[in-house]
Amino acid sequence: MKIKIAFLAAVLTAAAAPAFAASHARDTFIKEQDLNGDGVVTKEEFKAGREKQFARIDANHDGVLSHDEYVGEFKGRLEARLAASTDTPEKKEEERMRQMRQAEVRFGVLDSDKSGGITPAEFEYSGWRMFVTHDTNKDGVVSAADPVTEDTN
Ligand SMILES: [Ca+2]
Ligand SMILES: [Ca+2]
Ligand SMILES: [Ca+2]
Repeated sequence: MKIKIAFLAAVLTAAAAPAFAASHARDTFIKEQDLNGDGVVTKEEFKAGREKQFARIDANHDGVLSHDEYVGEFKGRLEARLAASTDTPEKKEEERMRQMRQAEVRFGVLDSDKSGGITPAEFEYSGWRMFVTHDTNKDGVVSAADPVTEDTN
């Protein structure tokens, strides 16, 4: 019996690791998108937040996010984060390279018709995919009540 419990504990610990990472992703999503601070992200809040984000990234206000606008805005936020970090310069450089590679990949995914710019429709589509991924109990809002699955990242 003791052995069985130890085995079960080991299995639970192993299973908890990815769930923790995924719940971290959900909690970050809530923290960033919950505009009125009630712990629940409604579709209206999310839509308003995404529209603001689009407007902020669209530096020349032409209604499209160019490659430079998208990657540049991300780089600005990344550099601020790196400047505040206590990591070694080597670690920061590694993180910078990794993050910028991911930003390039994200731009390519967001620009689904490969026109070289992200339209509001493309931006909205990717946003809703993110929302639906986090709303695992399908009640139309993202909150701590949404069970976390391993692939919500
Ligand atoms: Ca809210
Ligand atoms: Ca633009
Ligand atoms: Ca939900």
